Amino acid sequence: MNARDLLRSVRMAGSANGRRAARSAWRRQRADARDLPRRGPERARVPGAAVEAEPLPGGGVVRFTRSVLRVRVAVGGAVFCGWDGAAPEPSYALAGEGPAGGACPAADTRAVLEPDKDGWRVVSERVTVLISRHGAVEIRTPGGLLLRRELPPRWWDATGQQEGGGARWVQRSETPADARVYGLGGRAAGPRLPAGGYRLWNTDPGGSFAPGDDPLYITMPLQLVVADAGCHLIFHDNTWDGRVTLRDGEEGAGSGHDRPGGCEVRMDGGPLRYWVIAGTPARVLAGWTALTGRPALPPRWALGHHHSRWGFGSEQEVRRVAAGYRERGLPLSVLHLDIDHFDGHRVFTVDRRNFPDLPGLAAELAGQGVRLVSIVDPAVKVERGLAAYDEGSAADAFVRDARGEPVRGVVWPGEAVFPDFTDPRTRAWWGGLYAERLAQGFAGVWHDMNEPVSFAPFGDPTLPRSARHVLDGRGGDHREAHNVYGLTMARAGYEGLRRLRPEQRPFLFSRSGWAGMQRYGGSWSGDVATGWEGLRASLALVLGLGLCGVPYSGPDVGGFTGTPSPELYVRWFQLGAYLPFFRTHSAIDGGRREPWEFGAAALEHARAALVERVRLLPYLETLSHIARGTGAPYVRPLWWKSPGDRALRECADAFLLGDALLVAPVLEPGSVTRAVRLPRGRWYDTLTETEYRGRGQVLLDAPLDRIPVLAKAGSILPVAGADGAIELEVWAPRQGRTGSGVVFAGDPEGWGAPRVERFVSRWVDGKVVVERDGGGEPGYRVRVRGVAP
Ligand code: NBV
Repeated sequence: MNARDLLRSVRMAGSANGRRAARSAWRRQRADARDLPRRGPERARVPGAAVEAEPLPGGGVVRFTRSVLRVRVAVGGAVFCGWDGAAPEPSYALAGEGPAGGACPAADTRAVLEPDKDGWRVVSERVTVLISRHGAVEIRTPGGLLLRRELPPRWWDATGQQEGGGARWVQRSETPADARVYGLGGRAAGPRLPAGGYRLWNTDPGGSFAPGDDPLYITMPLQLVVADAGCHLIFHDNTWDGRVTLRDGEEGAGSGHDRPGGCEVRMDGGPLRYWVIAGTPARVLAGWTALTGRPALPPRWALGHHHSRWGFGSEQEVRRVAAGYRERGLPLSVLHLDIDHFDGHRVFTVDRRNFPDLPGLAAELAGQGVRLVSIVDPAVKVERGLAAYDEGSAADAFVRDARGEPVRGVVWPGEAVFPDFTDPRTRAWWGGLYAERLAQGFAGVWHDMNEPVSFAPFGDPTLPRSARHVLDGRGGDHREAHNVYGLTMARAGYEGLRRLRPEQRPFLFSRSGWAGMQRYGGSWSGDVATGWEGLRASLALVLGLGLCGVPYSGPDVGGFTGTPSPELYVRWFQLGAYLPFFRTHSAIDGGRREPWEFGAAALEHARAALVERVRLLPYLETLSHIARGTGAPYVRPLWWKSPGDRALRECADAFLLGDALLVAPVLEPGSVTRAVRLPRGRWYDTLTETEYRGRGQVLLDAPLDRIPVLAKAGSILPVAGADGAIELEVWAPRQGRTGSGVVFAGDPEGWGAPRVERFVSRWVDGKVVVERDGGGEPGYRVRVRGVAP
């Protein structure tokens, strides 16, 4: 038992749920010992020497003595490589409707497998793939620069009769010495992932997490690699438990030769197949979200400020908080109700004593422009008479063990069963249950505990690995289904909401998920520990998830646990105001998070951040449409447009918000200045309008009432004027240059196509003039900034 397990078991020992959890953990261990295929003798295997090759549409197949490799370039430029007969489908990551999951895009028939000097090659528009006679695969730019080299894989095949999963495998690869890696889902250590091991197994760290904790709720076998030679993404489409180990390269190591960066992917089972997408960061994200689905577009109200707490406890308290915002003139868009509003923690029920009239409360709040969002946990209490339990049992919706018995775990309501969201029938049934939430007046949903969590004083706090899943008709066990539990639950919720309320875009965000989760909604950082480290980790998570295709996320502002100092609260609030999902939230035993709880000065600083958030809403809405259309996240690392700038690759303390703004939050206690590294171009301090020249570092004032925000020269962004109408904020281009910007004004909640307007700016007779792209008056109020008086 490790220290964390010990702590958990001591914490749980005293309570009835703790005792149930202990029993359930024993059951889990017994079931796995009984039902998991035993790992018998295994034989190691490598591909061996190439025997023959066959061209096929988009690439071809190379047969080796002990394996076979298929390479296929898809329309759009993504390259698929599959070993041992692995095909792109079935896949939970891919978008579209395919057999048992998404569909693979058509082959780009211009790409063909052809002989090369030491093997074969497939030349495509974006990359050249070179396959050696021993099964190494190189991905090069069209100009011939090496992006990555995959060494021949190695398998461990069972020699006896065994069910499920097939072989374990490992694949090592090399990247240029200067390459930096991002992604792998939500990692507190990011955004640039330091050398080390990263497990691929969605996990609730329990209690709260800090930068050292890994893995967390969302893991994805996806790496975005940035190097001088170019950027690329590699995605191992495999949902099994595994481990990615990164090793940093070294330039001029030893005798002056570079030592390449290294990566090892080791999986416990499942197919060895991967996708590579190369190009600029923007093209990579566009390619990735073309493959796995464009991000869901949040309703406009979801871009405002959200306030939440585990433990509001009653309708009166919810009213009191809403009134607190209103009376102080603080803008508020959404309030969230956590598990304490359920009846005895049972999902899809209401504690009628403390929340006697939720529809009435929702209507009252709606009159004040405030929406209600409800938490939804997957676990259903084992209790006859409880609709979700009775219906789910009758529909055979719950996960069963190998002997056909429903798997019982323990969560908030006590003993509980778990819907098998990998079963399409279960998804359809579960999606229908959201009718109850809509009837209660909720406007959106918040999925929690869907790693999934089953409390356990020791071992893995989730379902037994031997638990059976439908896996969309293929059948398998929890080893394969675990990482897509949250993803498939999100699908069930999203599709349910679409059916129930077809005229409105669903609002859904989920703690756990996997590649492709952006199709259904966003995420948040989970239980981030209150502290300066937690503040830094929350930015790392948002940036990292954005690079994995999940652009809408944000942290618990103020941290989940304990009580932040007024300074930490203000700094978190100031950061949160520039992140897509802006929500204050805390644990039931944590302190309060309302802006007025931290003293008069903090209240005014929070107010300023809220006011700026409201002013930026038209810009955030534009960014939400850009994310939807292209996969580009709202929040981007500083290297987004300059991936060749090595210093920027290391930068973890600032970010770009769209093309126009650079935000430099204060992440250290006691700091009232900020050293900011600027990408190339000219940048204006948005407060003083002082112009700075990138690349390079500048030192800016960051007193407690604000964080530095810079605007790119030549940018045009839509903001809300004092009367709420859209204005164009125009940052002067450099003399003699032009500027541009775009405004997406969309349907606030429905599916109508947005209106897209483009603007250009240029200098005419010593003045900056703005017009519509193609000519004509802008049609909006214009404020030119950054021109010396
Ligand atoms: O539902 C209670 C909490 C919730 O407030 C939090 O945001 C989630 O991340 N939930 C976790 C379960 C309890 C965690 C200790």
